[in-house]
Amino acid sequence: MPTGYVFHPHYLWHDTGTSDGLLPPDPSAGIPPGTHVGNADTTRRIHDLIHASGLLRDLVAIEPREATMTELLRVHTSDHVQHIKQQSDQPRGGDAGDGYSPVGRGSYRIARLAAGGLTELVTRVAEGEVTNGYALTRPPGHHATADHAMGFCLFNTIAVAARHAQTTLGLPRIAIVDVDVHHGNGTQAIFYADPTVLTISLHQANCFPPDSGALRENGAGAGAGYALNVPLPAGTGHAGYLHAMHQVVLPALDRFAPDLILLAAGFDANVFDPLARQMLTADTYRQMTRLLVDAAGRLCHGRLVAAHEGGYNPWYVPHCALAFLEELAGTTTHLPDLYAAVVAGYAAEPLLPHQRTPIEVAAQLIDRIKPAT
Ligand code: 9RB
Ligand code: ZN
Repeated sequence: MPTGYVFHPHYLWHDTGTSDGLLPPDPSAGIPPGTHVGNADTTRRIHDLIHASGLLRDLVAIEPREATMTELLRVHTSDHVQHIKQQSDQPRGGDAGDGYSPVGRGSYRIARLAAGGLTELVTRVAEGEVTNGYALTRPPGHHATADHAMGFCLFNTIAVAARHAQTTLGLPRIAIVDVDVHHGNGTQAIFYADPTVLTISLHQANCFPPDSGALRENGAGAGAGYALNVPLPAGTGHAGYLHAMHQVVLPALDRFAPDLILLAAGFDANVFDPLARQMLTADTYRQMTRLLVDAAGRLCHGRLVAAHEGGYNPWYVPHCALAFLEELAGTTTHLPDLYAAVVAGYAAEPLLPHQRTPIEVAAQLIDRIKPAT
C-alpha cells in the first residue's frame, strides 16, 4: 500500500519575517535585519527534491484542510488559539509570545492547515487508503504547549492529530517519537500525565528549550513512565542515534504496542545544521526510518505518520528528508548520494562512553511502561 504526502503552497507562505537568524533585529545592539533561520527556502527545496527525484510519482498526494476548532481545542486553550489569531490578523503579523516564534500575517490559518493536514493524513491511514505518510507542514509544532507558543511553533500539530486518532479514529494507544534535535517539550507536556500516549524524544542535551528534556522527566501521575527522554551530548552522531534506537526507542515501542506511531521528523540533527551540534547523515535518517517502518509493521499495521519539524541547512536537509521518505515509501529514487563521501568521516565516528550513558539510563526506564496485554 502506498505512502501519503501532504503539502500545500501555503506552508511556504508562513512568513517568519525579518530576523538575524534567530534574533529580532536590533541595530542598536548590533543585530542587523536578515532572514529568519526558519524561512521557506529549506521547505521549498525539500518539496522540489521530492518532485525532481521522481519520488512524488510514487506517493499519494493528500490535500490538507484546516483543523477544526473542535480538533484544536482538544489540545489548546481557547485563549491560546485566539492569541495566535489576533497576532496573525495584524497588518504585519507579530510574535506568538516568546519573542522567537514569528507569526506572519495569515499564519493562524496556515498553522491550522498544518494541524489539519496531519490530522487528515492520520485519518487516511486509519481508513487504510495509505499505509503511512509524511506531512511537510509549516509552521512546526513540537514546542507548542496547550497554552503557549514557543521556538517557532504555534499549534502542536502532532498532538492535535494524536487526539483525533484517539477520539475519532479508534486508535487508542499512540506513540510519538521525536527525532528533532531539540526537545519535544510541548508534546511531552501535553501528554505528561497520560498513559495512553507514549512520548519519546531523542535530542541534544542542554540545547533548546533551556533546562528541558532531562532523563528525570519521565511522566507524572497516571502517565508516570510514559514520557521518555534521551538527552544526547553535543557531538553525537550516527552510532549514538542508532544505539538509542536499538536500546530505547524500539524496545519501548515493542513494550507499549501502539496502534499508531507518530514521528516528529526534525532533520536538524544533521551534521551541517546551524541550530545544533549533532552529526547525523542522510544515511542515519534512512536507517532510523527503516527501523521505525519495521516496528510499525510488526506493531500497528505499518501505521507510521510523520510531521516535519526542524532542519535548517538548506542544501543538506532535503537529502536527509529524501532518504527518510524513500524508506517510508519502501522505494528508491536511484539518485547517487553525492554527499556520502563528504560526511564519511563524521559517519564513522564511534560511540563514546559519555554518549552511551544517557542511552543506558533511558533504557532502564522502559520497565516503567506497562506491557500491553
Ligand atoms: C534565544 C533563544 C531558539 C533556539 C532554538 C530554536 C529551535 C527550534 C527548533 C528556537 C528558538 C533563547 C534566541 C533561549 O528547531 N525546534 O525544533 N531561541 N533561543 N534565548 N535567546 C535570546
Ligand atoms: Zn528543532
